[in-house]
Amino acid sequence: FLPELIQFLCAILRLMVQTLTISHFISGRALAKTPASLHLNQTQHCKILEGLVSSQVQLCRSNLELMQTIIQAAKEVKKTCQKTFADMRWNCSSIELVPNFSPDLERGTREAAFVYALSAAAISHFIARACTSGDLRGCSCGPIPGEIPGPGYRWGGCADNLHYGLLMGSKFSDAPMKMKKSGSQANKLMHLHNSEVGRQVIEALELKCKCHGVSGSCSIKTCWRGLQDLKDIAIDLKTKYLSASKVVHRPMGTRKQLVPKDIDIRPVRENELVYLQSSPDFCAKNEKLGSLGTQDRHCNKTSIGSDSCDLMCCGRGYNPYTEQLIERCNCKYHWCCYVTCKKCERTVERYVCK
Ligand SMILES: *[C@@H]1O[C@H](CO)[C@@H](O)[C@H](O)[C@H]1NC(C)=O
Ligand SMILES: *[C@@H]1O[C@H](CO)[C@@H](O)[C@H](O)[C@H]1NC(C)=O
Ligand SMILES: CC(=O)N[C@H]1CO[C@H](CO)[C@@H](O)[C@@H]1O
Repeated sequence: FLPELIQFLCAILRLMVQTLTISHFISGRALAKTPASLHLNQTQHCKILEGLVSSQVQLCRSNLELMQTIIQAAKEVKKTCQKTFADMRWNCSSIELVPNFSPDLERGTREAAFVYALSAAAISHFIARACTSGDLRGCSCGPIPGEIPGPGYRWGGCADNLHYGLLMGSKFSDAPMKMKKSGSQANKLMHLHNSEVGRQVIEALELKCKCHGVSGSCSIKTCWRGLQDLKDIAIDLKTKYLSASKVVHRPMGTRKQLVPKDIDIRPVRENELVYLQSSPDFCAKNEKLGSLGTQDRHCNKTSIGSDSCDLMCCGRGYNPYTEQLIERCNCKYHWCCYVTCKKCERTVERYVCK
């Protein structure tokens, strides 16, 4: 996850605890104050937060309320990234170590590009959704679409507040990269670009509808524009990850910009992920490069994709082992109304990379 952002969040959480402890001393009351009461005093909290530049203090003041939402987004990024890459040699396990970054995410690699894009997408996504569910004071449902609804439905429901999500999300996600002191210029440009790509992907809203009328007859149907699930967004971004462009930081016109390394006639496209450093093949363990290797990883003998034993095990071969599965079987329907099943054992062969 974004290193600076996480550090910023940790600092705020630490501060909340500290302040609770202080107020405990002052008031002599138990520490068990609800965090909600802290929100009232956010101005003071942000002021004494150590090591923040002024823009961050401002951000903290106006956004402390969003913290809970952002922390949820961070958790979801972790889960979603690992699920999306479960069938790949690089399986996003290094995200567990954040805020300590392993080299696969710290260097400007393709993997870092994906994680930044997904993080930015998730933060905006969660904020937009939090507006809809009424968790945030600063926003509510998105506007009703301007165009005439299609046949058979009318606009209604509560649209996800994409606009607010993008606005506040980019403020949060991009703030560390816009600071002078953090990291190299090339890395900052890369992260900013990929974060923007991530947010662009969530802009593709889908039509979501609800039926009304007698016992679900759907005589009245209301629809609204809603965000896709984060897992679908992650799949989209994985496709972009697979076709990401390698870029270099070099003068273009009056400023230094990121330009594609091999085809340097065109600027970077707005919808492609970019990276600065090539990744290892992740076959062998190499801590310096942040590769865990694929030894002992599961592989699929019949698959022809990235989880096939050939690809996953990098040609080293694999070891079979057997697993007993217990399943429901021979199910019978009884009048009326229940089902009974037997338990059957089945042996399946599984494979792990040598
Ligand atoms: C990801 O790969 C590493 C290294 O092979 C392995 O230790 C870890 O269990 C894997 N994680 C998941 C969620 O499969
Ligand atoms: C292995 O891959 C095949 C083909 O893609 C798929 O049908 C099957 O479910 C996979 N098996 C496991 C255990 O994931
Ligand atoms: C609005 C509010 O609760 N303000 C309180 C913030 O904390 C100071 C002491 O730290 C109180 O005096 C304020 O009443």
